[in-house]
Amino acid sequence: MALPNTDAAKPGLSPLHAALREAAARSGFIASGGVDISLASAVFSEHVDRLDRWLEKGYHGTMEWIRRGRDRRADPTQVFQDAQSIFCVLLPYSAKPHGRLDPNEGVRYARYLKGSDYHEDVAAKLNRVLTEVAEAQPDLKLQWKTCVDTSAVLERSWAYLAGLGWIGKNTLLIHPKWGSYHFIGAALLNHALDQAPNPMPNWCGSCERCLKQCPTNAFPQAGILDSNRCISALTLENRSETLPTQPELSTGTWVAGCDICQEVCPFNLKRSRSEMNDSIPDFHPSDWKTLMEETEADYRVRVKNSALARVKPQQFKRNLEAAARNSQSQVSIEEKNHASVKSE
Ligand code: B12
Ligand code: SF4
Ligand code: SF4
Repeated sequence: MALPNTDAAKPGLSPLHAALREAAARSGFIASGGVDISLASAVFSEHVDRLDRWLEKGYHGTMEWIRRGRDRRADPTQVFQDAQSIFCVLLPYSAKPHGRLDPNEGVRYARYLKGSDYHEDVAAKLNRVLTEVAEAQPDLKLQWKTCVDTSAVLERSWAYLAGLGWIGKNTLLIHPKWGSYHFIGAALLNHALDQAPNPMPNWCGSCERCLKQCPTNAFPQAGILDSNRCISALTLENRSETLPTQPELSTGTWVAGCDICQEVCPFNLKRSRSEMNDSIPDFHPSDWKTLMEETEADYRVRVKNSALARVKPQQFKRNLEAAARNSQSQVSIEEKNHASVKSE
């Protein structure tokens, strides 16, 4: 099938839009583009309806902050009063698995948790792009607010309307060439870009791999995720003392996040194969012995500059204990410690 070439220079862009895209490409963003809020309002209302239906069903699980920010998500000018357009960027992260695939050996983390905190990294890079363009065109008096999972903005909706990918059945934004292992950054701008929505067609076709292979059956329908059942939400967002005990909601050996609905996606295979042996270190320890011996203070130091910092020590311990129980070896925590001490 012939996929769209999003790298091609787009004709007919306004000078500001073209300058932003060029600066973003120079900064290492794999795709970028913007859309005017007023020109998108009709199609965006469909996205807000979807958000409302999602909230009504309670699919936000324990994330009450999504409900509280509903009106801001529905209207970006409530986040940045002068917002006229939204400029979005994609920054890839390593496609190599993070942690141990063999449950006897240790735990798994989501890939996006490798390295320092992406909220800050992506925002800093995006701020540099905007500063560069603002300094080159001072008459514009460009002002902006950057959002990387930090404000009540429907980032996937805006990146989709800006033409950076389609929203897959796993609910992730998929770029035809780069797949879904990437972060989205968005900047609300006080200038129009003269750009109407430019959404990409959905290339999922008849594939249903993500829906069928989600271990906890977290997709009640294609493109709708029930966070009450999602391992990512259970390990990262759910703050309760214990994780659900039903076997069908087992978090397996995932201690922070889950990548299964991305691992099975054909659009991620190319990068996964080519980056399988990349030299990017794991960042977080994954072997049982190190993790079982880690103190609360050690944990705080290790996660200090990582996006994992939002997972509190008690929450991580809870996830780790569940992972140990779930590990196929069926070896108890003490036996694991004992065995590793003996093998030293
Ligand atoms: C809350 C949240 C979660 C929750 C809920 C996820 C969910 N699917 O809603 C949990 C904790 C489960 C989660 C998990 C993950 N997340 Co998260 N999460 C967010 C957050 C903060 C808000 C998402 C949200 O508003 N959800 C509410 C629902 C209703 O919105 P939605 O799924 O985005 O769907 C909207 C649109 O996509 C659109 N839409 C969807 N389908 C269709 C179809 C049609 C026809 C139309 C018109 C519209 C439409 O309408 C919806 C409502 O507007 C965003 C950051 C942000 N501020 O946007 C990051 C974000 C979505 N997460 C991200 C990541 C990386 C992840 C994980 C991969 C992390 C991991 N490995 O564990 C997993 C992926 C799980 C999955 N399959 O989604 C990235 C996604 C990047 C990408 N390529 O899409 C984001 C954008 C953060 C970032 N800045 O990079 N996440
Ligand atoms: S992140 Fe894991 S648990 Fe959540 S929907 Fe995807 S496969 Fe299912
Ligand atoms: S696994 Fe298949 S259905 Fe799911 S997002 Fe990828 S292409 Fe779409």
